[in-house]
Amino acid sequence: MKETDAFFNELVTHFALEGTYVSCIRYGAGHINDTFRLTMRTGRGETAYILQRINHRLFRDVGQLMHNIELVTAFCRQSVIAAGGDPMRECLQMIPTTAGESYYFDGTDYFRIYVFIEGATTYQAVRDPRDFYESAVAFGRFAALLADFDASQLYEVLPDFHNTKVRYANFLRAVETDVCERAREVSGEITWVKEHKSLCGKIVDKIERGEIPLRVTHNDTKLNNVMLDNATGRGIAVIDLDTVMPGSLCYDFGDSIRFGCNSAAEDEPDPARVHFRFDLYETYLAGYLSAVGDGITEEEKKYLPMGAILMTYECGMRFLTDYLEGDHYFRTTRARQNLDRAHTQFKLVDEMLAVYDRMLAAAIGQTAPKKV
Ligand code: ADP
Ligand code: GN1
Ligand code: MG
Repeated sequence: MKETDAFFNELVTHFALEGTYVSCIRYGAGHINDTFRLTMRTGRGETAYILQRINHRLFRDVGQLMHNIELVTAFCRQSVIAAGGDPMRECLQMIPTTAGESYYFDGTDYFRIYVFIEGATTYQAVRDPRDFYESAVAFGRFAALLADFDASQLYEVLPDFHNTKVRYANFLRAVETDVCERAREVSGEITWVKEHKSLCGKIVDKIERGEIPLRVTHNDTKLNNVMLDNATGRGIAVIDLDTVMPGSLCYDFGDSIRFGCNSAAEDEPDPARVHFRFDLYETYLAGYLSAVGDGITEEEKKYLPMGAILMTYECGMRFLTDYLEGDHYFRTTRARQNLDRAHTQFKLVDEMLAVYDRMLAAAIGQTAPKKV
């Protein structure tokens, strides 16, 4: 992959940017796109941007993906302005190409540039429960905002993204094909996934029966996809809008729990360090319910804990599938990283299932809400 100054220097000339190129360095910890912090210099000083090479092995139709992001960012911008906020910090702001497009194709790869949101941080783990509470408020507000967004305007860029039954079928195919001959080594993990197969339909079937509504949702609500203001601690911007598509609130809630309520890192190699933090689950629940508004149905509330279990089961299954297929989907920086990621998810599922009744009681308001 081309990552030289000469390459980036030429690349940025295709965007409507002010100033001269200074540097472009790898940034963040996303698993999907290649993200860089780009610095440009003008007479007024240096300005930072986020430059991304879009993963087009995954997003096959970048035009459709960017169409979605243009619409969603424009919609967010309007609502931030209406609320008297700062649209440059409170939503993703795209820099168009010199041809007025939202992305640039250089013949091989697709690139986009966003304004860099300054004075805010994305966290890779919960350090302070208050941060987690604020992330919940930000994602809850984002869900409430999207309630007014017309779903028919969006392309479903990754069909069946959170269809756990389809994910399970993909997993079985990877086990059978076993292209890397790794299935024998992980036979215990494969058995565990199969033993929990009955989880797969828990939410998908309810959506199909119309008992849980399909909404426009974020679909990738992990902690490092929300920016917290360094001065106030408030969640100011929800980012990584690639997967905004039809989905369920239970999934969005659940994915935040999957990532944030882990006592260790997502790829922790020592399973003994991985535990489900029930206290943080309560914290997130309180923040999310305070912000998501009255739109959430009683049935959705009842399925929030199952959303957490399912997102964790599904993600573990996806990590194991990727390990079996040779680590082509999620970015890895070391051998067996996807396997470690799968192990953390399976451990969390076991621990969540053990306290499921308490999770449910908290979600439907049978225990006092957590004070933060
Ligand atoms: P991926 O899809 O690979 O997860 P993201 O869009 O989430 O990529 O970006 C990766 C990281 O880059 C984020 O977690 C965040 O730290 C940082 N980032 C992304 N967009 C911005 C932005 N506009 N301003 C500041 N940081 C950003
Ligand atoms: C990916 O893009 P990122 O790193 O925020 C993945 C999510 C997974 C997550 C696991 C488009 O999220 O679905 O839950 O990794 N995104 C996509 O950490 O597949
Ligand atoms: Mg991300």
